[in-house]
Amino acid sequence: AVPPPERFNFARHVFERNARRAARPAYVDDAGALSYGALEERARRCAAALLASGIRREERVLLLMHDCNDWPVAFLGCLHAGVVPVAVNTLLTADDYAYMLGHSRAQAALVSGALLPVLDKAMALGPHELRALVVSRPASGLPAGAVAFDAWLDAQPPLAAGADTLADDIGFWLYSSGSTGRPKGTVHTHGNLYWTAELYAAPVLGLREDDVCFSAAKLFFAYGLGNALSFPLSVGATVLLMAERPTPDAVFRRWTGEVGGLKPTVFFGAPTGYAGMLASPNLPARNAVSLRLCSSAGEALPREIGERFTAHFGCEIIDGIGSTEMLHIFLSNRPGDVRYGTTGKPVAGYRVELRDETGHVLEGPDRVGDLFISGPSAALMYWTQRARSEETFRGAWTKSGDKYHRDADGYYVYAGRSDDMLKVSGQYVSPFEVESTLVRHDAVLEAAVIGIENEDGLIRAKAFVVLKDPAAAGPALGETLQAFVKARLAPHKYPREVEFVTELPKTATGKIQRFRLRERERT
Ligand code: 3SK
Repeated sequence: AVPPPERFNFARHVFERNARRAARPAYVDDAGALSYGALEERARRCAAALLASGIRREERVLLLMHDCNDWPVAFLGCLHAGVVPVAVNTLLTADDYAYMLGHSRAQAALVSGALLPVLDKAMALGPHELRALVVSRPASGLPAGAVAFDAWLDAQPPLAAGADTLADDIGFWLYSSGSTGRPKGTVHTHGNLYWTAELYAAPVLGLREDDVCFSAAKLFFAYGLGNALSFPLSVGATVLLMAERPTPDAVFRRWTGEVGGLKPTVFFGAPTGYAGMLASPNLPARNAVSLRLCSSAGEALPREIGERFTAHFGCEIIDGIGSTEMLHIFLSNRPGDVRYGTTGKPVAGYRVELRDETGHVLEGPDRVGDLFISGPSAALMYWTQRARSEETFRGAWTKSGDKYHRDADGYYVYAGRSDDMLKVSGQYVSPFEVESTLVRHDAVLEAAVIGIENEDGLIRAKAFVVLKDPAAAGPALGETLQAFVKARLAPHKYPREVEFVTELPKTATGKIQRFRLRERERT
C-alpha cells in the first residue's frame, strides 16, 4: 500500500475520497440517513464549533455516544479541527468515566442524552476540566451549561481549512482494558486509521462502494471503529448503525431490512454473537438476508461455529485477530481461503513472530509462542503509563499477549492468552482448545477452562460450562463431557472437573475473563 503523505488528516482524507459521493448515504441509523455530503458538512461544522467553544488543537474531548449518525460527525469533526477524540465504551460506570475525565484531561464532552446521567455522576466524583458539555439527541431538558449537538453545529459555518496535521500526529485515543489495573489510554495517530483501511479493508475483505456494512461491535471499540468508520468511509460504502445491544433478534432485524430498510452485505461480529445467533429459534433463512461476507474477531472463532454458519448462509466468516494497540486486524483468514479453527495468515504489511520465554523467535510448525506484531498501525503508547507501554510496545514490535502456534501449512492457531495457558504434566494445555472441543458437544453453549491445583499441588484443567438447556446439568452429563474431550484430545487435556454455570464472566468486548474464574476458585 502507498503510505499516507507526511501532511495528512484522516477527516480531510475521508472528505476528499468521497467528494463525488455527496448524495450517497454514508450512514443509516435508527432515525434516518446521513449522506456523504451531509456527513462532511456536519463534521466541518463540528470542527468549527469545537474551536468556537475554546477547544484547541491537541486537546482531548470525551466522546461518549451510542452508535448513531452523530458519532462519526463528532469523531471526524474532532480530527478535522486537530482535536483529539477519546472514544469511550458506553457500558462503563461513573467511576470509570471519572477516571477517564481526569486521566485524559478532556476539555469537552460529546455525550448521548441517554448517557448524561452517568456522565453527570462521574463529573461529581472527581476533578475534571470540562469546559463544554454537548448532548446528542437529548432525552429531555438540558442541564444548565449544556448545549444540544444539533444547535451547537447549526450555530457555526463549516470550517473550510482544518488542522494541517501530520500522519504521525496524535489523532485519537481508545481505552484498552487489561486483566488488571485501570484502562490504558491507547494513543493512535491519523495515519493509523489510513493504514488499517488500506491494508485490511480493501485488500483482504475486498470492501466495495456498493457494500452495506453492519458491525455488532460498537464504534468505540477498535474493531467497530474500523468496521463502521475507517473501512467503509475509505471505499465510499454505506454503514448501518444500531444503538441497541447486539442481541440475535436486534441483528436479525437489520439483516432482513426490517429496521433501516437496507440489507447489510458485510457483517462484523464476534464468536459469542455468532454462537447465540445459531442457537436462536429466529435465525433467518438464507434467502432472507443479503450477506456476502462476515468477519469475526474478539476471540478465536471455534471451527464448529464457522462451519455451521457457512452451511446455513452459504457465506464465509473471515476470522482474524487484531488489538486495540494495533488498531485492527493483522492476522486473518482470506475470503476463498478460510480454514476454520485457525486465524489464517499475516495480513500483508504486518510482520508476525512467535517468541519463546527468552525472546527467541520460534521457527517451524507447532511450537507455541508469544505473538508479536510489527506494522504501521501500532499505537504510539499508553498515555502516562511508561512501564505498561514498555512492556507492550518494544521498538517496532508490539506484544499482543496471545499465544499461538503455526501449523505445517503456515496457518496460525490460537492457543489462549499468554496468562491463561496451563501447563499440565509438563505440557502446555490451551484452555481454548479444550473449550472449542467442549462446544462441539450438542448440549454445550459456551465453556471456559482454567487451571486448578489438585491435592498434590499439580495443575489440572477445570471446565465451567453453560448449557443450551440448563435443566440437563448433572454429574452424568459432566462425565459425558469429560469422555467427549478425552476421545478427541491428548489424555492430559481433559477437564478433571466440570461445573455447570448459567453464564461466564466476560469483558465488554466479549472476551472470557478466566482470571475471574480463577479468583472465584481461590476464595
Ligand atoms: O479483538 C480483536 O481481535 C480486535 C480486532 C480488531 C480490532 C481490535 C481488536 C481488539
